Amino acid sequence: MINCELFTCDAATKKLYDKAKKERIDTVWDRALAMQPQCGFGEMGLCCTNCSMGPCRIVKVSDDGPKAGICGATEDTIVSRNFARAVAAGSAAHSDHGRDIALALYHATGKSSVKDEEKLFKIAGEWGIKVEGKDASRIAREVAEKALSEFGKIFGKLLFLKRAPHKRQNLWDELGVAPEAIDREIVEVLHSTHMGCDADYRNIIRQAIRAALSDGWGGSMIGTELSDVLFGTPAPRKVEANLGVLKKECVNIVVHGHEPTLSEAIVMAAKDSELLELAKKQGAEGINVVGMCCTGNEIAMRHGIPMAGDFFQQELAIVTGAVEAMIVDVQCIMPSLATVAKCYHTKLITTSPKAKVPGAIHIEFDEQKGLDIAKRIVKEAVMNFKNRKGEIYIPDVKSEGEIGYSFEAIIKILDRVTNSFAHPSGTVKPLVDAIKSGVLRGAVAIVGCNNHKQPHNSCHVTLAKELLRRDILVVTTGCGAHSCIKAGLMSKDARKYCGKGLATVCELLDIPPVLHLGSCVDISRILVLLSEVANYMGVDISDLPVAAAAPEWMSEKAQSIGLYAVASGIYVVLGVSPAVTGSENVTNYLTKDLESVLGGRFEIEKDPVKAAEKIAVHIENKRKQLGI
Ligand code: NFS
Ligand code: SF4
Repeated sequence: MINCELFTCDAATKKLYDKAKKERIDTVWDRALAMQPQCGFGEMGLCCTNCSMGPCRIVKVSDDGPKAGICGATEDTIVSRNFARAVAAGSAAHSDHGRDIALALYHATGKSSVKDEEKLFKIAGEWGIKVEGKDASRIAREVAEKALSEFGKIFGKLLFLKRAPHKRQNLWDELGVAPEAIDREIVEVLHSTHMGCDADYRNIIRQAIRAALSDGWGGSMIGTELSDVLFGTPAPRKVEANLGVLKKECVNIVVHGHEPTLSEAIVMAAKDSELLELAKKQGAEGINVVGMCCTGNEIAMRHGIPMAGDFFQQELAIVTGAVEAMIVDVQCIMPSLATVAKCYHTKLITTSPKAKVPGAIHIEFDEQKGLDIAKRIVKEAVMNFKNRKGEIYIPDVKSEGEIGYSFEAIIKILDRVTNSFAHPSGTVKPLVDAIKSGVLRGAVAIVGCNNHKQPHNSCHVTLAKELLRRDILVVTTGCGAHSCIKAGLMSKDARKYCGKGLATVCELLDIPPVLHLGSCVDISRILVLLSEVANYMGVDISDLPVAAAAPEWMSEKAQSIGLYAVASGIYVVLGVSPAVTGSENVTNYLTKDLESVLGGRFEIEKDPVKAAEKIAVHIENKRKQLGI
């Protein structure tokens, strides 16, 4: 049995882990322990299964053993191919999410269910869609069509690339990494890394960069922007977080996964008076919908639905014994949920044809019949209330924070201090002023998942606190955002962790020092913000005193994000090494050489305190180069 004290800094997680052990439930930590030692070849990226002559592995630890695959592929080729394929898979996941949102917008137009017309008109303008004489639903359909064509258009570059600073766009053109159609970039990674195709690691990574950029400036950005159009652009609001948001007396529904189409419908269905009546008839006080992982971020930002927990808390939510249904769509859903759910009364309900789990109930979601299906799903949960068994234990652990800082919300906040002729509104000027004056040294995005290779939550939280005390503003998304809100870093009270400069900025703007920008696809909001700041200052993103960190990352999506951030000119610190260390050339290329090519690079640093030091040095260097 593992010592949970060392593995997480989150109190609710510790308590429920203990309950899991008492009830003989295996969790992610137990399976990680059973997996030790993990395969060294895989860990270093030195195993290839790209053709059936393999598997091949390169032996690095001794002079004996193969130094090339059966086809002659070197460590550089094998490592870079594996890395590129992971990036392509991550880009595919984000982008397919974006496509689904575009499809939802396309089909929703008839019912004129556009929540943010202003954003719709803005995108239409950017994309050259005429708006005169057309109603919102027609424009929405045309925007959706254009978004859908971004995935497979025959000619031309991705439309959102134009949002990047000119210098960056020119650099991408010069290097031949400006992506064209999203699907094509992903397909080309798969093609060029097929057996006997591309063997040049630099060229393989070049194609991976194209696929990654087609995620950040393509699929993810489409996902974010069109979700805002459909469901509303987030604005600041208070929410509660951690597993203590479950309610013993209510029917508890955990919505888990990524795409807001499903969760939006569930939130609406749970307000249905007939279902509420039914819940009462079953003996419950009401229906309590809470969100997990990125879906948790999406519905928290738009509806104030509590954020129940992060990636590593999904099994523990069920272990409370108080969850009537866990409703999932796509991505980051542990297949173990079905096994854990079997030990309790919880119904695991899958909803996407892309993600079924043996042992779960499958009720396929279809946006066009969204509310009806959602009601059916909620009814399953309600009728399951009476089936509770065993000990119900909801840890009394929750915190509160302010979330929902979309780019548009940030601009509105900045406008609060620009209400004069000298300061035009609607710009990032106050932010730039604060950075230039040195009150604010810079900004860092802390993003990503949980990983048993790092202590749960504590890397995110330690890094954030280390940065705050250095007057560095933190923005966060995904499971990093869950960590930060649970630790109280999204409350105004968190100013106590800040240096004097940052504390003043937060007070003046009335914001917490860690800003919640949303789910992982919403990292595209960070790209938009950085582009605005760079454009305002007349520089490139790579010139800004900013950085990104993923201290506990695990998913292929995170690898895609990391690479598009690097390719956008950002210094990216990873707390867990990607599987590239088997090739010194590839490792050096990603962690050193790329900087002179793209202005961004990876850094691998497990220790969050050291990571903060490195980031601070990077930020001060950038300030010096800018002469500020
Ligand atoms: Ni991001 Fe969201 Fe969490 Fe990691 Fe998974 S939920 S898309 S991948 S685990 S941050
Ligand atoms: Fe081995 Fe080459 Fe086939 Fe990979 S592609 S499995 S290295 S023979």
